[in-house]
Amino acid sequence: MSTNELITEMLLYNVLVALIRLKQILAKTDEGHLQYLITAIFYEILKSEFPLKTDVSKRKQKSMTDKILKLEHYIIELRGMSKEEGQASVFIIALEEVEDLKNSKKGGESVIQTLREDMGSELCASLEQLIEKHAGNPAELKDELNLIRKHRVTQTELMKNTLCEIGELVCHDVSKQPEHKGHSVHKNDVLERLGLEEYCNEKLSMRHIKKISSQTIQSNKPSELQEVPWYFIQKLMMVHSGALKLKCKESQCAKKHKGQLEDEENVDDWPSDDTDDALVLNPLDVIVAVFMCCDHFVQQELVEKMSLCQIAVPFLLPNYNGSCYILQWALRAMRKKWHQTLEGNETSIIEKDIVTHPMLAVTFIRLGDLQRSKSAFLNILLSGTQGHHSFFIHFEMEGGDVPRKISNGLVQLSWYLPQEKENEGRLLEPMVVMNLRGDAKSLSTQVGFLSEVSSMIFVFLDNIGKEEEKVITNLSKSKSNFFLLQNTKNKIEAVRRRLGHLKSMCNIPRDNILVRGKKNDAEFVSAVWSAICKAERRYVTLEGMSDACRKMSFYIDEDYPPCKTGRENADKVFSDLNPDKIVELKGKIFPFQGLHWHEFSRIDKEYQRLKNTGKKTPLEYAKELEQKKKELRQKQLENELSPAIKMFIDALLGSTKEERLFFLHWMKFKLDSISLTILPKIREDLKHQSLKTSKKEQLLNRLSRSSLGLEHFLREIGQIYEASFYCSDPQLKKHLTKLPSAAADMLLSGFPVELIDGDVSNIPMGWVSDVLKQVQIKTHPDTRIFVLSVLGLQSTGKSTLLNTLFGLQFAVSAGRCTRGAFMQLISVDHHMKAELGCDYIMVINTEGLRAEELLSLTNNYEHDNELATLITGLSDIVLVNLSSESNSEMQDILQIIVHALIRMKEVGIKQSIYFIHHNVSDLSANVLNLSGVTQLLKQLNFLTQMAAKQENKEETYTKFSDVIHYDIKKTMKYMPGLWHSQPPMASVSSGYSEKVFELKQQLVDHIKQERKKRLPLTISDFIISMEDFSNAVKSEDFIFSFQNSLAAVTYSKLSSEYSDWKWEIQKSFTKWKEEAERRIKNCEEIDNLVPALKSEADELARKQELEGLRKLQAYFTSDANNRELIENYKNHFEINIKTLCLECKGNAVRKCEELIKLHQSLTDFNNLIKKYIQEIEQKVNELLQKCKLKKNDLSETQLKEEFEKMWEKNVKSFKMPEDHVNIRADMENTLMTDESKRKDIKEKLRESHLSHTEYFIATDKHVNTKSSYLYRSWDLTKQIASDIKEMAPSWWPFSHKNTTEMVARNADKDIGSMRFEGGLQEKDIQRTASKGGHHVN
Ligand SMILES: Nc1nc2c(ncn2[C@@H]2O[C@H](COP(=O)(O)OP(=O)(O)O)[C@@H](O)[C@H]2O)c(=O)[nH]1
Ligand SMILES: [Mg+2]
Repeated sequence: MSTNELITEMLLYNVLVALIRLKQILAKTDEGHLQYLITAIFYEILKSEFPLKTDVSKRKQKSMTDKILKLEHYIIELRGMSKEEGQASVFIIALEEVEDLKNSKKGGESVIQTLREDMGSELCASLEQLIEKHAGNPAELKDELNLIRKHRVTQTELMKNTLCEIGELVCHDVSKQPEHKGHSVHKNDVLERLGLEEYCNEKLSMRHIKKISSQTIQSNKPSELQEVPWYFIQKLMMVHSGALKLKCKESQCAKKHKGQLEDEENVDDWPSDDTDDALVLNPLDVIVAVFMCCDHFVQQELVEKMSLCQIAVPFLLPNYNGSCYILQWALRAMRKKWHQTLEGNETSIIEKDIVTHPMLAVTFIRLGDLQRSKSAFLNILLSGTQGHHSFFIHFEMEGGDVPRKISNGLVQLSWYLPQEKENEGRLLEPMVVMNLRGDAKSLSTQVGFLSEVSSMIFVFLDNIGKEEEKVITNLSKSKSNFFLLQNTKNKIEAVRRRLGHLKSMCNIPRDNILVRGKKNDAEFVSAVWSAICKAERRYVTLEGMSDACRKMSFYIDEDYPPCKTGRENADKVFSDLNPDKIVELKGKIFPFQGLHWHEFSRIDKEYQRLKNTGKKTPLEYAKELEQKKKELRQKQLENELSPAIKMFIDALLGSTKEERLFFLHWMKFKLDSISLTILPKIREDLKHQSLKTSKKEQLLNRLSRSSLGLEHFLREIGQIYEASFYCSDPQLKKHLTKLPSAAADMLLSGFPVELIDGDVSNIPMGWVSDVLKQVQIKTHPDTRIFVLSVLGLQSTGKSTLLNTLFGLQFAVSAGRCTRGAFMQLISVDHHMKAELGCDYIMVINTEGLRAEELLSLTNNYEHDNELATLITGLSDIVLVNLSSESNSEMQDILQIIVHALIRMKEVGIKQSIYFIHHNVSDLSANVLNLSGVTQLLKQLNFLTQMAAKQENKEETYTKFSDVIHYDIKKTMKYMPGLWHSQPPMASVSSGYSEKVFELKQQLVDHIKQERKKRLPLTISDFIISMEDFSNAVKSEDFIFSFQNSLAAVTYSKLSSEYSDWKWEIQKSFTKWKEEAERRIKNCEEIDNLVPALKSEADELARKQELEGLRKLQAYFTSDANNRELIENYKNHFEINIKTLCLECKGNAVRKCEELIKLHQSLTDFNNLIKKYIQEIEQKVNELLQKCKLKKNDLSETQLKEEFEKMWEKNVKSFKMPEDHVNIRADMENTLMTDESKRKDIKEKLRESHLSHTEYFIATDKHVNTKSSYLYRSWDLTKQIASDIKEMAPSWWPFSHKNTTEMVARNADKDIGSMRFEGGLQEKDIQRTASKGGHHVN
């Protein structure tokens, strides 16, 4: 037996074992009848003995694959059937199978017998009777059985994994395509030489290719063939157009191995001469081999990157698992943009999914060998006038001349996309070019398929022989529109005769024969274009080709069961979503992230800021806010989960990991395509420049509300999770506990998960930390992460940069407008873990910074600034994206970040920053931009000083690098333009890709250096630091609302001037009040005084207001620095002045009124005192009398006793005025009026709340009634003061110290703090005492 036969036998044996295993699994299902399908379908193989007697002819092997497909089909069909029905179906299937063998009677009887034995007592009695009845006549039996088989249930389910496994096992080598003799030998050989054999069964997954390893940070040319696939993948992942330059030297050991092979098998078609040492594989073979060994997700990723490099992507892989393999899923994520010509020669850009958009599909095939390469011709055809690009690899290119081993029969796709101009003589619509590799004569399957699905076919041929004639005749019989192309100048006469013959024989129209003749390249290309333009339009979609594929028994990647399940689940989510009504529906689909969550976030911030305490104490206020937060969470929970979200959660939780990944991808495609249909329309409307502002705002608003993405679904489940845990809703909780685990899986498999909801600049803390905890649980308790983030305005190429850097999949120019930060994890290869000190790199991408449509909603910078600061605070490295057009705005954000970091004491570890300048032409970069850099850094240094000065930290922070670390030599990176030539046909320039790669190496190096200083955080530490930092940002209420730091500083300056004005105004009122007080005291006819005072106060207020406004106006017309930056705040100050005047007037008038009242009651009071004194005097006299009358003289002590008795009795009967003073509240309120320093004070106050939940109220218990004085205010005040000291030891020293400091620095002249400072000094206490006390004694 030959080696080959042995291998085949072994494989068949394995198949048999797997079948028996599957049978056992099926037996255990609820539908036991399914197990008999194995016997019914594989009867032939099962009954044969070992060594296998079955002949392993190619036809048989092909039928094996068919059988497996059948099995899958029948399992689906038989599911849900009753036992009787199921068994009947199995018999029918078995009989149909033997009919195939054209041996129905005998074969039929024997299979029925086998099945009967197989089923044993399980066989239904009714069926048993039928079988008995029709013994010897299988055909009759079949008809009867058909009556029992009532219905067919189609449903994909279970078992499919095992089926696929078996499928692959069978297809692994048993079956061969008849067209390619010895093809599988080549395939094995190629895979082995490339070192890919081990990935035939367990495919290369994202885990293998998306990681930081020593290979992925080197770009050395491969030295061995086994390195070639990795080199190819790595180059693709960095979007390098040179990914197909795969020349390498074969290693010694490979050579030796090859030598052995030659000895053994005498491989004759092996190149043996001069190419021996150089590249020995055609790049197309490498592409096919790599695609064969990758899983679905990697294939998709590779296709996307190939398309970015404008490398033709594979569509049909030959000889894959026994039949052709169609890559439809792999192309799913692809989208293309092009210029559409409208009426009046206007153009607009449209973007479509490439798989679903109907377009012309033009196929190019060749018959026989050609003098001029077909693919080279296609490259000229597709390249514009802008420059030549090699879409298809061809003979003249590196490695293109190496004989192909496994890639004949490959169909590659490339797209022609109309540009804005220069479409003359070409199509004004897109078309897909399908290029069949290899000689079409021996690829009848592929040609058959292509002629079925293409809009037109171009057949290249130099010579016409019998075989060529046959193919052409066949083509003419099919319905395809085909052209014959003769791309050679020689042998015209001979071929022309043949062509003429063919033309009349097959009725080929004259225009469908294109002969090059004396034409040069350009002329011939335009002749072909004109033929394409003139041809009949038949639009097709790639998706629509699947019917033809199935008919030809091609394997479509989307038929992979988990992929199908994922799709079905996604369909369910969308089942009642009408894409046209997204705007209206959005609120209904996502009720949890609506108003309540926004309000919650607002209150959450207010809780940290305590900005509007009003008359309440901070404690009361904080309690109230806490209550409100709880209520809002409860209100969130009152919402029903929308059906779409329910389905989404079910699909997340009820799927296997693989199904879930497919499901999420399908969700993404669907959502993206919805966005694609809605958003461009709005964007188009927005382009009209004549729009009124209100209309524009309306459109921007609509744009932002219409955007819908996977992130919204994830945000929603995050909110549902948060709300149910906040309110500890047990029912929901139970259902949801698995969600973080699912999200952690997503993260670990490379999906981005939202970290910060940018619309409210808040982290859903419970959700995010639980997800991260799950990541920790799923990895290792000591998992460490290094955080790298990228900051930059909308559409400055952040996502493109990250995708190129780490091969990620952040949405590029998504067209949506979600504001937020998304995290992705990239694993670090275990060889590098020790060196880098981390297990994962967490990459955070920001979206929507300074997006026009989002700014229009909130109209301020607050959310953007908070988002940017949060991200910076969480990161170890920040990449700042700068593009020349938007530099100033990015600088603004940077200033705010620096200022905020200075203000927030939480800054612990210093972040490192890298500036990435985009669109810089290579040569001039360093020279031209040096001045720009110095300028930028100078500016940043200056701003740091300003901010530090304002925060009184000049000594700590003198330059930018004191806040954020950078190394001037390394941190400035200049990226050349992304595109080579003109989009939409442009490819990513290799310059861009290389520069990004350099950056990657540098970043990895950076991480290594950092590791020497300190270890990156563990996940638990990261969670803690995230909470701390987020709270710090929430409590910062001053800096974020400004456009930039300069504005904040200028604002502060104006605030300080305003304090002076405020002081003046208050002083004037105090003065007036004192005068009024004097008048009241001396006034006899108080009733007349009141209206006079009121009108005086009015007048004063008017005057002060005018004066204040004048000063403000003067400031804004002066030449004060940067005043234009705060022009927006003028109005705010105006209002402040007006309200201040109103308040002062109100206060003054009220004080006067109180004084008048007091004046009136004082008379009464004095009378009362007089009365009491009289009474006491009288009592004392009485006591004296009584004592005198006593016989015995009383001792001194007895006298005192008598006196005390009398005193107590009488004084108790006096009614005492009572006064409630909430001193603490008073003090706190005073403290809180200090605007710019409020943050520190609030923090302390909040801390003090924790230890003191009660505040001091002075009541009559503080009056010492035992004292011999009637009214002892001095004691009272002292007592209160000491009580306060005793009760609030924690804040007493701080507040005292703090205010003293403040006054000392004179940083702020707010009178509140001055009043406070004075208010607690002894002299003031004395003054109060003397005020209270001067009526007594
Ligand atoms: N010319 C040019 N275009 C770029 C560059 N980087 C990205 N783009 C394009 O700009 C658009 C927005 O890129 P994207 O990465 O989504 O930006 P993001 O919003 O910052 O994430 C895309 O169409 C990119 O192809 C670049 O360096 N140069
Ligand atoms: Mg982006």
